[in-house]
Parts: sequence; structure tokens; C-alpha cells
Amino acid sequence: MVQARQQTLQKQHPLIGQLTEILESIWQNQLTLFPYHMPEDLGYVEGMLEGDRLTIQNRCYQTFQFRKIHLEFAKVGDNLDILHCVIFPRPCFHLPILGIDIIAGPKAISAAILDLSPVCAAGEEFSSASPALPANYGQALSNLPPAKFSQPRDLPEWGSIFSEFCLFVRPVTRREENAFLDRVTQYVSLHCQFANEASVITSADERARVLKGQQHYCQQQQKNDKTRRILARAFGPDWAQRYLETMLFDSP
Ligand code: BLA
Repeated sequence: MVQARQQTLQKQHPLIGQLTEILESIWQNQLTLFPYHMPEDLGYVEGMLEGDRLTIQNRCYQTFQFRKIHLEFAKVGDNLDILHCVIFPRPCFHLPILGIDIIAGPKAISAAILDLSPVCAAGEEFSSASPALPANYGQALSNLPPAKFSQPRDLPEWGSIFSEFCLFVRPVTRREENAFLDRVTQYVSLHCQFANEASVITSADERARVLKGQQHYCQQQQKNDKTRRILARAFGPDWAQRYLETMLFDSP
């Protein structure tokens, strides 16, 4: 088992290794991390997918503002190398959900996605309005220098949860990979800074709205058939469903 874990880490796509180092370093510097207890049997998982070994490793933390900081590494033989990262704020803070996914194949990266997704309408009085990012996020993200990628990708229908600042691309050169890493650094640093400055929501109504927004985010993410299919093919549909709702996209 230990050997398998080490092997998985060794053969990681360089972009995934670099991104992991960046994330861990920002979190260590800007946050006070506490352990997060995940379901015992889901920390490390191994299965077979059509002759390939599928391994999944999870790493989780929590902080005062963040209910769950989740970093996941999934590998399908030598064919797919996946990094998944989601940060769920506690519902007593009006903060967006940070999401990152990198899907790397043997030759190319097929998808790199980064977003700070809003969960709650900004003005309390417009509770039926579509969610908007808190004003400080909107302003800071609008002020970042524009990121140019030669192969932008179109979001699927369930991707209506993502913000106007969502970056969804296929990075094709080393330069574009670095540009993606820069963008992650900017989003995550800003997010940690704003989280540290955020004040606790006192209104029960607003908390309920934030919670509902987070639940909606999780429901939409669970509609991603590309993720579900891989998990279901290796572990069966019931296990995939449990994993999606308890490990990947659980709401409090
Ligand atoms: C796409 N996700 C994918 C793809 C695969 C996975 C194989 C297809 C790649 C492609 O279209 O080029 C698989 N992703 C996984 C698996 C895990 C995973 C197995 O995280 C974990 C076990 N997905 C997320 C998060 C976001 C996300 C947090 O987990 C965004 C913040 C987005 N993944 C996302 C999107 C697509 C994708 C938008 C493209 C979906 C599509 O085009 O239909």
C-alpha cells in the first residue's frame, strides 16, 4: 500500500505537482490549518478500471472560515492524472466556493478549470436573484490582468454555477501552464485574504441562503457525468454516488 502511494506520487503530471506545492504553500502562509476528519475508508482508495489501476488519495484541512479544504489526486493507470480541489466555506460566512480541476492525459492536459463560485445573492433583499460574488471579490478579480489562452473550452450545462471569472481551458504550451498556475496563485491568495477579513453572518435568513447556495453548487457538480462515470466503472454506481455526496460534494 505504501509503495503504491509513493508510485502514484512519483508519476504525477508536473503541472499537478507544481499546483499542489503552490496551494499548500499559500495555505500554510495565509491560513491556520487544522486537521479535518474524513470518512475512515475514503482517505486512500484503489480499484480497477478496465485493466488499469485507479487510485484516489485525499488530503483535507479545515480553518476558522473554511469547513473543508479538499485536495484529491486520482490516477487511472498511465492514462489519466487528475487533481481536484474544492474549498467549502462555513455557511456562517458569505464567501464563494473555490474549485479547481486538472485532467491530464499521457500527452496533453485536456482540461484545467479554476473558479471562485458565488453561492448567494449579494443584496439580501433580492433573494431570488442569481448568485453574485461579494463586491470585494468582483472588484479584485476584475482588476487582474486579462489571462489569454489559445484553447478556451465551453462549460457544460450544469456549469451555470460558475462565475463570470471562471477559467476553463486546455493549456497547450508550458507558457500556458505557467499562466494557469499564476491565475491559481492570484485567486487562492485573494480568497485566503478575503476569508481572513470576512465577518460572521448574524442573520439566520442569510445563513440559510448561503447554505442553500452551497447545496445547489453540490447538486450541480454531481451532474458531471465525466467524474461519475469513472468512479462508477471502477467501484460501481452506488459507491460512486456515496463518494460524490460524502467526499467530493458534501454539504453541511
Ligand atoms: C471534466 N472531470 C472532467 C473530465 C474527467 C473528470 C475525466 C473530462 C475531461 C475533459 O472533458 O477533457 C474526472 N474529475 C474527474 C474525476 C475527479 C475529478 C474522476 O475531480 C475526482 C475523482 N470538476 C470538479 C471541480 C470542478 C470540475 C471541483 O471536480 C470545477 C471547479 C469541473 N471537470 C469539470 C468540468 C469538466 C470536467 C467543467 C468538463 C465537463 C464537460 O465538458 O462536460
